[in-house]
Amino acid sequence: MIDVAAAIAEYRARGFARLGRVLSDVELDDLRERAEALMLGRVSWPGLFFQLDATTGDYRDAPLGLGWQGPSLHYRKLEKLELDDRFRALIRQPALEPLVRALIPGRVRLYRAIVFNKAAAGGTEIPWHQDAGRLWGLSEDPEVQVWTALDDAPLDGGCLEFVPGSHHGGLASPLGGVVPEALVASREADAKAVPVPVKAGESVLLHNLVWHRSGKTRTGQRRLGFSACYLSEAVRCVRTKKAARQFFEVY
Ligand SMILES: O=C(O)CCC(=O)C(=O)O
Repeated sequence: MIDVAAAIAEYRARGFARLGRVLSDVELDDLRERAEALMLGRVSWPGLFFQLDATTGDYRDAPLGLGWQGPSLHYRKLEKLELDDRFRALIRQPALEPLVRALIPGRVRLYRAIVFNKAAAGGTEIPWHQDAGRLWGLSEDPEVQVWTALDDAPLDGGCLEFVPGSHHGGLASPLGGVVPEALVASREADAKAVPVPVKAGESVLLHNLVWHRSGKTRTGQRRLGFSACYLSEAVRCVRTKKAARQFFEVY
């Protein structure tokens, strides 16, 4: 059981909070098996998004817009996982529901559901960033994300790292996303980094504005993480280049 009040207090103060273990061994096995089956093309859903990892070790070199490129365990991202029954169940995981409902009153929608994969060979580093801003195409910045480890994410194995309290400073740039290098240096982000190693099945609550990053896995073990971003139904898609998105209804 998650201590909802304690988790929310810590999330408000620091921008992130450990939630403890939310998945059973059986659920974990089913999710890992499904992530592999999706990458290998054994299970497929129209509309699922795939991005292969960079071969250079630099995430900026990861190819964009190509989709599924054939069977490979080197996809960096799988997105739109609300299309998959097992991941849909994780989005609606009963252990997380009281927490999500406490943060978002009324109907809850999903902005995105993603698996981030760091393959056993290392994967790529994700630099300091925020998950909000103009890039997200929303009428308001979202604030609630839950990241769940599907494999162990130890200190040298691709765990998340945070700059505590950085969400209080708002957006680092109106566009959002990667924090500009000058700001990373002036705020001494690297010196303030707090790593949050977790075991498979544990979740972490994140404020979308908290600066976070993750390194490569250097353990020789793969690291799969699943992130769901929840929205209030009041938040609208304001993108103009394509039709406005209709968000998946969580509860
Ligand atoms: O899973 C990771 O390594 C990074 C996750 C992340 O940066 C995010 O959810 O925005």
